[in-house]
Amino acid sequence: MKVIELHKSVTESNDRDADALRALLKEKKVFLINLMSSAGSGKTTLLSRTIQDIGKDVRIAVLEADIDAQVDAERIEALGARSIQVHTDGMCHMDAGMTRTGLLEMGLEDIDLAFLENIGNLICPAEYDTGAVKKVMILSVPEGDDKPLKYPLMFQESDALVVSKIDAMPWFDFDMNKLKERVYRLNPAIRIFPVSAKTGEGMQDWENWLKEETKTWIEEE
Ligand SMILES: Nc1nc2c(ncn2[C@@H]2O[C@H](COP(=O)(O)OP(=O)(O)OP(=O)(O)O)[C@@H](O)[C@H]2O)c(=O)[nH]1
Ligand SMILES: [Mg+2]
Repeated sequence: MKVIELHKSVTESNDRDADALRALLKEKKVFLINLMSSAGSGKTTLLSRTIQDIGKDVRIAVLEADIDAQVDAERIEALGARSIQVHTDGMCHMDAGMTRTGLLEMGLEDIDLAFLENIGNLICPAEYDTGAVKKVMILSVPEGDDKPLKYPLMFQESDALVVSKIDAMPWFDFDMNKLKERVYRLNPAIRIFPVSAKTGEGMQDWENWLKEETKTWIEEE
């Protein structure tokens, strides 16, 4: 398992680095998703199930960012997908320069869809463009339906919201309609996918969206 120690990028403009990375991804025909959520909301579990379900049709790789450890990258590699673990030197987000370094170390050859599993929190990752083509966030049922009120930026910035752990709905006071109302008020264009990576419910809609978005990015000039 490859583990890379990264440090904060020293370039002047993160936005410029992000645009440059997107141009490189276009050239290499790799669709990159920046996956963000709180710690423990189910990012690695969602990715694992997605790789198991569609990994034969879409060549998937995962850049795992954490402050320490390498357990997530090991989980992904155990499924036969390419993965690399990067450490962020204590930082609570990834920037575009760090993402580029990690991706190039991992290798982009023969990959259609790459995920950056960002550091687990709803605050800092929302503020940085990593160079990803799309941003996806996860909110898990146990976290509660009030999160759009408290962390509006990430909901505003994301192209899609995966509502995870819906199998746990019976045990929580989670109002899906209220959540959707709050999210659409912040971001009318966002796509919402309620899923359970445990039972598989809702996974197909999410995976169809991934396949369509990947195809569009790879094929469009
Ligand atoms: N019931 C249920 N539990 C889930 C589901 N998805 C994930 N979990 C559990 O939630 C816990 C955290 O899942 P992870 O996938 O490790 O979460 P993560 O977001 O990758 O966590 P960090 O990388 O530490 O931020 C684990 O115990 C999972 O088994 C789900 O759909 N349903
Ligand atoms: Mg994880």
